Amino acid sequence: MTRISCPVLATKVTSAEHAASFIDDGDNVAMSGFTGAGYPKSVPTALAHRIRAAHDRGERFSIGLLTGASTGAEVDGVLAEAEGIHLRTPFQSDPVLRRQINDGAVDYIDTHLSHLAQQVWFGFYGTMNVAVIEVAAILPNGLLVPSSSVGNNKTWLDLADKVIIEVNSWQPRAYEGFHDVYYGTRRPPLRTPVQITEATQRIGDPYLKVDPAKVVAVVETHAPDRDNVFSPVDAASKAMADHILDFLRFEVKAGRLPENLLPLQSGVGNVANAVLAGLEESEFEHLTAYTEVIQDEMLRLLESGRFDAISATSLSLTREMAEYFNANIEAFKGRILFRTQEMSNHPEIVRRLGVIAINGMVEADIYGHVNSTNVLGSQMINGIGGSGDFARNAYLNFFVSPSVAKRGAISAIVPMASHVDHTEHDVHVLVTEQGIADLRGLAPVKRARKIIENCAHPDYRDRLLDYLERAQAQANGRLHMPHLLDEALSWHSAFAKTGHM
Ligand code: 0RQ
Repeated sequence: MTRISCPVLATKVTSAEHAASFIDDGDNVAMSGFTGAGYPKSVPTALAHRIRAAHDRGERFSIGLLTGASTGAEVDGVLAEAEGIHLRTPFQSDPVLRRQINDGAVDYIDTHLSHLAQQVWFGFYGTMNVAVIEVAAILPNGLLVPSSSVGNNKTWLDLADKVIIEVNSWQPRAYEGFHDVYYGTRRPPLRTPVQITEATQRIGDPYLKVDPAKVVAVVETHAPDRDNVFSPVDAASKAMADHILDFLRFEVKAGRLPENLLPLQSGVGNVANAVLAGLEESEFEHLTAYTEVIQDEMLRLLESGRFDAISATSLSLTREMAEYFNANIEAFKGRILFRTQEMSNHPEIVRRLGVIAINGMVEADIYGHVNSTNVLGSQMINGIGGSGDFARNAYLNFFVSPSVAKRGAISAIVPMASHVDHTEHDVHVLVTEQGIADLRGLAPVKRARKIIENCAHPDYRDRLLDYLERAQAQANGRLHMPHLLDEALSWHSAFAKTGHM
């Protein structure tokens, strides 16, 4: 049965190649897609062909690419391989694009995921020339049923001059009713409070709206979302998950958290997935999540009844789990709500609900500054994503990492972070497989001792302590956060020169 029931939009059905011909060199192209879900599957490949053909003719052709978050090989991968991206925001995780960013060939603006939509509304990014948005269906009245992510789609559809819609029949038609698209956001000074007081409270519409006059093409596809692969839970991840669960138990006993905790946010990556797996074995019940992505383990926790409800903006599943979800989607209706990323990551709501945020990190320094993005201060991995949206406004936040990387050559605890995404003012609890450092209510030097003693790997612990003590001994008049300026980044420069910190 056709997914395109609107007679006006049905007349716009065309090929991906024809749709891509509406995109020109220099355009800002705003696409759907968040953590490998709900991105367009065919127009970007056709666009990549168009870009290569232009390059073969000796012509310039590249676009500015804005999305929700990461996409898949069929967007970032093909466009990067065609050398067709000159600007990318707000998040990516593609190996080819990452290399181009780190080679200085692509401008990358690493942005808090809740910020981008409003910054585009404010005019910080200029005109949005074209939007390319995947949906699950088009209703007779032209309303759009979103697919496996909402991301920034509302803003892209509202602001783009031209709109291309991909209707993907791999996505279940039964997605209708899973989304909450808030149309109440105004620009300051006209902004009003966002009245969400429970994780899955509805405040918006189940559909995306588009002005049919702007739609230049509708393309039909049948293609799966990205297969997100997780490593099996290893001993280090299990140890970190156990530390966090014990900590949460202690907080409940101390009366600082209710028995069913507070809404959880869990970042992408293996450790986050392992913590969720640990919850399945725990005594916690009636949990909720106010998060951005739903990974395999979170879906399992919803199915087993441990979680009552989840608010997010996207799925991020293995292929196996995605197929299971698609086949059983009706069973999840009413317990999952997909919001725009402005709302799923909204500071006002994160603060009001009292979210418990758990995110990965690259490194932390002895005073608790956290680097989530740049190896050696300058080599981008993925981006800050939603980690800042949640951590800064959370009731309680955790940053997690194995205590060493690259088989021990790198310590995740360093004298001074080589790049800072989350400052000492924002970070509550650091976790490695070695232990947990509760930094709340501690001044810098006390934090340093705790981080070194509890979280650093034994191979690096004495050297960190020695650094701290020498910094304290030398820095007369500079004892609030003592540093040895000639040495603070020497561990990083040693790694760059010798391959070992
Ligand atoms: O690289 O695969 O080449 O060995 O970084 O590290 O330990 O597998 O951890 O998958 O949890 O990712 C911070 C990147 C951690 C992630 C980060 C190397 C390490 C490995 C990955 P290899 P692990 P994870 C909501 C929240 C920002 C976005 C975010 C991230 C690779 O959590 O992108 O939080 N966070 N979003 O070897 C050099 C170090 C290193 C290091 C690790 N100190 N130096 N390399 N690595 N530490 C979701 C969204 O926002 C969408």
